[in-house]
Amino acid sequence: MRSFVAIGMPDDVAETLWRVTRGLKAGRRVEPDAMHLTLAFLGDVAVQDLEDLNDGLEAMRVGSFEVRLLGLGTFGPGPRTLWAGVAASPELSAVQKKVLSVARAAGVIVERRRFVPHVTLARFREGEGGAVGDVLTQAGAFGLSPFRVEQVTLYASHLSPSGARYEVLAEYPLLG
Ligand code: 3AM
Repeated sequence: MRSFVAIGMPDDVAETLWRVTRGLKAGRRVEPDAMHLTLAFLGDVAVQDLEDLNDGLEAMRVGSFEVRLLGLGTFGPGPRTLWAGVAASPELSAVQKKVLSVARAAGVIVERRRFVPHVTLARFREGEGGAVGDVLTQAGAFGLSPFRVEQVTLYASHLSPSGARYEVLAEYPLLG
């Protein structure tokens, strides 16, 4: 099952993020209930590994913490995605490392990529990315009040021609 571990966005934060891309003239906006901050993309995980992963995430002892969304940026040539950035946070880095080690212990091969925490707001096909310019004029000024992260979520990602659909497989409260 194609899966990933992420922090879902609280409803009010997602609604605010949704308004950021209101004026986009091209590309696909990420719907508020699909918005997330990916901690680890796991790829296709075997069912047996998924059970071990679930056990490991349940056993994780991490407390809740605050994150603050700050700034806007893009990935890829074109660009391909527009995202909201995240203020540097030792707690966030720690939970990301913890999730990676749980995943590896469960037998999941996780790519070594630099962790650039972000919440994707829109995706662009080739030739569409120029539309991002209008939104990026607000980039410097963009920042939200911090919110408390009370849980992390294991998602399945179902791919289809119209884009990915995310399904919540399990939620893990951060109780410390
Ligand atoms: O967190 P976002 O939504 O930006 O782009 C995919 C999405 O990122 C990313 O994992 C998130 C949940 O699907 N993703 C997809 N394939 C990936 C890969 N091979 C990947 N990340 C790393 N490696």
